[in-house]
Amino acid sequence: SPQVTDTSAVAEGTREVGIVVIGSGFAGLGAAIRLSQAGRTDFVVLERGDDVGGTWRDNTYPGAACDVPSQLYSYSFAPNKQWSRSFSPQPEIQRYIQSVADKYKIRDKHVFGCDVQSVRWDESAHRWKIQTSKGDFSARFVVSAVGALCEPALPDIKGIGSFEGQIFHSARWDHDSDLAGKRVAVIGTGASAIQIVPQVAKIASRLDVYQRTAPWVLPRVDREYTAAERFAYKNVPGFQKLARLGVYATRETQVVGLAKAPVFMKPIEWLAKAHLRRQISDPVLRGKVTPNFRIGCKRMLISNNYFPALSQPNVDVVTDGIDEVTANAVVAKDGTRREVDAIIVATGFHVTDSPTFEHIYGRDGVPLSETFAKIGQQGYKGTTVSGYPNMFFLVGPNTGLGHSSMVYMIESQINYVVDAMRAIDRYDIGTVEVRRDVQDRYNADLQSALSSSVWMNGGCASWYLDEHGNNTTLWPGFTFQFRDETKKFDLIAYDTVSRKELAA
Ligand code: N01
Repeated sequence: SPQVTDTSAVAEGTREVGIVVIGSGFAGLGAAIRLSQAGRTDFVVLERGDDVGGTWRDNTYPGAACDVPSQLYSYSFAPNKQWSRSFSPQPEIQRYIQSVADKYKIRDKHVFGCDVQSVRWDESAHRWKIQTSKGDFSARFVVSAVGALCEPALPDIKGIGSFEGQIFHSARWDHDSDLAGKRVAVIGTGASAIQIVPQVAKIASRLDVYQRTAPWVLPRVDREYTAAERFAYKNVPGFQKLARLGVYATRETQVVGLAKAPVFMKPIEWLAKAHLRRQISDPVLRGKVTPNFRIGCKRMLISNNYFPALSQPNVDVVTDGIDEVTANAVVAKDGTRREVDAIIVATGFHVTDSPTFEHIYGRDGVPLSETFAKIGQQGYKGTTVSGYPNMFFLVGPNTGLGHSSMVYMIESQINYVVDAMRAIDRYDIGTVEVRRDVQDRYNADLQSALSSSVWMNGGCASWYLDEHGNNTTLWPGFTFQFRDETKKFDLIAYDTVSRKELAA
């Protein structure tokens, strides 16, 4: 069981800790390691799965791989010198995450199979009460690291519950199901679907791809590293750092087109159009899969085998929309009924409306979902939210990226949290809560910066936007600006009460 300190009087069975970290994907695991490196032992990581890895543990569909270059996809404190290719497949990333957990001997700080049911601020005790499937915890601080892409979104399609064949979400792949020789439908054409489709197309007798919006697809410049490169990454001092810097800089230039002046996305659009022309010769199919919005407005996808798969004789792209699903068929809006044995639901995740928000109750007992419903998913530096004292969010509001590695953003946020803990200790702070006026100003600035971005002006609807039409998911600047903002915990932005005052 995890190491637990601070055993002052608590309700029987409640485990009292300094910090509860929720989730052990890249964010939670990284936070745990960095807290431990900072000399803290008074924390525990609650993880609902049975292993570390988060989204990389859960997304095991055939073809799952990263669309961010490998060199950017590791912690800076634990560079992976073993990547086999320029874009890594899921098993390799998951192995890397597991190896980091082992190297830093952090697994024994975890409670696995621990489903967090509610997180409530107790104003009288100035602590968070955390109810879980493995008992109750009480913590001075909570670091919520549940991730933005963790709760599968299922489509609200008439009759889908009555389907009698195999049906599963892309993030919950059913490895017992054998799709060979079957008639299969894939719903969705996002990042997950375009990796799944080529794999299923190889084995299915028929594959219907239900496309609501055609995505932009760019070439995937992916290759295996040569023996010389592998040697250099492993043995030549500075080689990997330099490679990492080069990839990082190249990616950052995209920010200009994405966030500042969408007109600069045009050349990338030409590249994607050329890719489409090269890969699909049938003008009817090409017309069907040509996007109708500015590239970058939704996540830009990369693939070399998606369009060829769509061109296969056993594959059909259906653009008429889905009217209903019956016991054994998908019926399109034009009335066409296509019988299928299996449906793969690749419809994404609850991002701005995550059910996890419903279980976090802040200072006034208000669920985070209610707070976000009122003001939108807003926070301060993506990490703290007014009304939720002593709580830190990793991959919180406006920390997502359309162009580079989330690991960089996560590490920036972890810097902020670790420095916050330092400041809290130094000044003997009991509670810390971001000031509402500071948060409001911060968000007004964010929305103003986002107003000229392709995500707001590109003519598409995407999961980046919330129900109010605000972009509450993406960071609008260069990532090094975010790194700079989160370097130091800025106490001045917070209302604080000292431990002495709380005890009085
Ligand atoms: O999900 P998505 P995803 N009826 O939300 C369609 C990361 N990721 O799992 O565009 C019919 O992007 C929806 O249509 P539309 C990455 O950040 C990374 O693919 O809304 N269709 C869309 O086509 C990514 O952005 C990697 O009109 C419906 C699709 O389903 C994020 O995860 C790999 C529908 C959903 O696309 C999510 O990607 C995979 C409905 N009712 C994921 N509802 C890599 O690194 C939704 N759709 C490679």
